[in-house]
Amino acid sequence: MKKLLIAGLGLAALMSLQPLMAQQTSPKEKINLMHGSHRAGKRMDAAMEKWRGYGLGQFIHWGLYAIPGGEWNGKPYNGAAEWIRSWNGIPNSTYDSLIYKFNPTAFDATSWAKSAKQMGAKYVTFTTKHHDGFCMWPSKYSKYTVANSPYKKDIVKAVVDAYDKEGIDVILYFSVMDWSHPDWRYDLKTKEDSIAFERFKKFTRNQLIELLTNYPKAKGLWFDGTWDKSWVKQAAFADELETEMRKLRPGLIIGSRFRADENGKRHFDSNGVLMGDYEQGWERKIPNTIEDVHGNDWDCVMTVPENQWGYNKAWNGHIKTTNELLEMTAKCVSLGGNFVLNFGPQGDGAIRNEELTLAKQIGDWMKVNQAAIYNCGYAAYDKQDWGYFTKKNDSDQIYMLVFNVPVSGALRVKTPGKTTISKAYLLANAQETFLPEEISSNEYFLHLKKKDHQQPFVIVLETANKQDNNGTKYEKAKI
Ligand code: FHN
Repeated sequence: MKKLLIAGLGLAALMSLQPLMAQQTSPKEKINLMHGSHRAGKRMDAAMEKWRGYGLGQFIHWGLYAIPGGEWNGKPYNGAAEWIRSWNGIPNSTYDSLIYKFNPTAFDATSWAKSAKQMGAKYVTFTTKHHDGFCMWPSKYSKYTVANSPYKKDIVKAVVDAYDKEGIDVILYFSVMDWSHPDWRYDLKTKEDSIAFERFKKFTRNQLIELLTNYPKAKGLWFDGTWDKSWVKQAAFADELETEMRKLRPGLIIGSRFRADENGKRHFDSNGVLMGDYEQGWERKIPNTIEDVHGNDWDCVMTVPENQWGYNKAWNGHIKTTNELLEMTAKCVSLGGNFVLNFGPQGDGAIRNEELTLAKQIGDWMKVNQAAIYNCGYAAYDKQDWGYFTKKNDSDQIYMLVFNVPVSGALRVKTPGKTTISKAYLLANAQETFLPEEISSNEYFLHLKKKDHQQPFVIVLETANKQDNNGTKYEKAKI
């Protein structure tokens, strides 16, 4: 009886291990996909290498929603200002008639671009059309465009030209979801829905080809509004359109939000492979570890207030500080991503003073410390509480971006593998050097002379390979 029980328990234990053993011996089978990802691993061409090195970018949400600026008839709208058309309190036709009020006399693309350049942005993502459907370019496929506003002029062209002149690459934001188009559907429930949506697909294709043709300097497309069932069901169409756009503009950069695979999987296909050139899932959040980004390129888009992208007069809630935004930039770059900071210009086209001040302060810091941001990425050094490590993409140069100085002024550095520190100095002043105190194998303290830093700062580490003098200085612990 006892024996039987033991045998039974043994069998049960073995059975409980079975799923684990099965997982270990047979890796998940690859699903054959017609419209999944077209590439495994990162894109390594020059356009994408450049994108990878941007470090810092600017996002601009600008459209008709900037006129009400988050309130209607004196009443504040609780959602994101650019979503105000979706508010029950406003009839769609009333919102759409804002087109007749769109005359941004203070709009000056050159001054926007100069401020972005001063901030240190290497690319800008600009809303050509947000969910309301209003086109910031004179699209020949719609009447709801800037051409029919009192302003008349092509805003996308002004932005592309001005930023290009400042050496800032332009990415065109495009919302597939279009609230004002009669053929847009959230889902396709009836035959009529499907017929209408076929027209909508054609319209979308025409607008995208028009944008790529009109603005050949733009380097990529940033898609939004692609989560509804109607679009998720268009795997074959969207795949074909992506191929067409890439053929028209070799080197074009498209993120993971454009299309779903035939099983409706977005961002990552049914095999878990990234769709598009970089992951676009990091909206107002930043990964915590390098494992979170699965070896992919990615960027993080961030608002200054909470969830407000378009201009909101109120400027309420948690408004981020310059140092908070710099720390976010450092964290993104340390995990191999770009940080893209959003601006929401006013209805008259001017950028609000609070944002201009932030841009200026970020730029002042970037001027001194940009070497630790541009063309930098993951350093593979253990994260320490004082801040972040970055590494120059094409060299062994390591940067320590220090945000929290410990009371002792001692910054811990654990070097990987056989790496030693040969030299450490302040990026802002190479004369200010630090003698690393080696506290154990691959572990050092850098002692700061000054402990009351008001601003985050950067220390450069030059490293060398450890001499393998017949064994290391420290014996490995034996267990
Ligand atoms: O709904 C939009 C939102 O208004 C804003 O444009 C952001 C920017 O990433 N994207 C959508 C939400 O994911």
